[in-house]
This record gives sequence, C-alpha cells and structure tokens, in this order.
Amino acid sequence: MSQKRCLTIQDYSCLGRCSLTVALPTISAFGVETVGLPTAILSNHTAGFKNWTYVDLTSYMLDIVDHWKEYDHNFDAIYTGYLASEQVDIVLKIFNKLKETNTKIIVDPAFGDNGTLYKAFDLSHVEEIKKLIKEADITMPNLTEACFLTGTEYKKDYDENYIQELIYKLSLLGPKQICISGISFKEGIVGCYIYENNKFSYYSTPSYPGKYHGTGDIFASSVVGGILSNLTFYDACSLAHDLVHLSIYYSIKDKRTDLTQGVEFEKALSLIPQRIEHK
Ligand code: PXL
Repeated sequence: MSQKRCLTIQDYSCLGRCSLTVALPTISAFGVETVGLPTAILSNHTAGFKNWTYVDLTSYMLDIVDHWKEYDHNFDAIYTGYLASEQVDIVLKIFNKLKETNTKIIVDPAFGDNGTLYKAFDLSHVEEIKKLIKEADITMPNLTEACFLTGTEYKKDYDENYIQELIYKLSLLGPKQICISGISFKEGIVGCYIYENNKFSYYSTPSYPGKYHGTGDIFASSVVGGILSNLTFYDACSLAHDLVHLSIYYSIKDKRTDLTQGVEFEKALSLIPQRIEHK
C-alpha cells in the first residue's frame, strides 16, 4: 500500500504541547506523511499561561496552498484543529481546492473545554466551526464542544441518553462518524463514545485524577492516523483513548502535571506501531 498523506491545518504553539506540535509527531508515528499548514505561531497555548505572543498567518494560508496546486500532491485526509474565526472561510476554500473523491475531511472543533470556550473565542466562533462540521466525514468534539455545537445545556452528570441525543444532533449537522472523548458515567472511569452506521459503542478505561491540556489534540491526531492506517473507526478511537491515557500516566509518573506543560505523549507514541500493521 502506498504511503498515505495528511494535511493538518492548525496553529503552531511553540511551548505547551498542543495543536501542530502534537499532530505532526503523532500522525507521523502511524507512518503517514503529515503536512502541517500553520494558521498562526503562538509563543505558547492559551490555557494555564497568563499571556502569549501571536503571529497571525491568515493572509498566507491560501498562497501556500495555491503553490502546492502546481505540483501533483493529493491528500488522503484534511484534518482541522484550533482555528481563528476568520480562518474558517479560508479553510472551506482549501477543502474546495484540495479535496479529491477519496479525501476524508476530519474536523476537531477545538474551541472549548470544561463547559466554557477557550479565551480567544466567543459564540460567533461556534457558528463558524459549524460550517466546517457540515463538510466533515468525521468529527470528535469533547463534551463542551458537542454541547455548544448543538445548543445543548452542558451537564457534569449525565447518562447514555444525554450523550446519544448529543451525537444524534451532531449527526444532523453532517458527519457520519462521530466520537465524543472524555465521557464518564461512573467515577474513576473515562472513555470515548463512538457512533457510526446508526450504532453506538463506548470504550473506557480507569481514569487519572486531574486536568491535562492538549489531550484533545492527541486524541484527534491519533484518530486521524488510525483511520489512515485502515483501522476501523472504533479501533482508531480506542487506540486514541489509550494513547491519551498512557501520556497522562507518564506525566503523573514524572510529576509534570501543570496545565501549561501538556502531557508526555512522546513516551506513549510507541503504542502506535504495536497496534497497526503496515501493509
Ligand atoms: O489544545 C487546543 C489549543 C490549540 N491551540 C491553542 C490553544 C489551545 C487550547 O487552549 O490555546 C493556541
């Protein structure tokens, strides 16, 4: 099988292990060529740090892509992560320019957590991201993002009906494969709730206490790598969950659990070749 190629469009936050600094090594660990289109360069991510510096690359994004069109480079997947609102229409144009019949569009909404939006966003951003979700084959929001996208009240205590209803509403926006990560029905257990072909499944493990940053990006990147390695959606999501779980394990072991640090996903990447087969 020839090597797969993925384009991922998100920011490059130098410090703190998230977005491109996570996506490039994680998807590459699947043996997939990974092309990063940076949307901005930040000194660090916006969670846990007091402040950040920012170089906006919005006006360069289309130039870069137009340049590629001069060459014969096709993408098996286009995966979007954290974006600024004004970049959504540009990303839609990029889908138009680069999407071929077999290109999977994978959208991680990446705009909030713990019931609130990230500092850089307001509600209008949610409406912008909905435009991308409409084009997506696959989406993997966390609970907060799923609630904002579907206009559902965010709850900390919920049951399977609540999650299935959320997923049903998300499916009405367009995607056929949906996974909500970080779902817990029982203290001490966390998992991802998976939907495809009108079927729900839940994959879970014991959870670690505390909050960790960048895990959504590790999860989404690993799902992308898994899909491009011909894993089933369920297997891609369960591997992604295990990768996050192991990354947190190493962070706790090394006592590096501050929000600003992200998690030690580098040590966990060796899980990937154990779970995929190169054809
Ligand atoms: O992990 C999502 C993310 C990506 N990029 C930036 C962020 C965040 C979350 O806070 O601030 C810049």
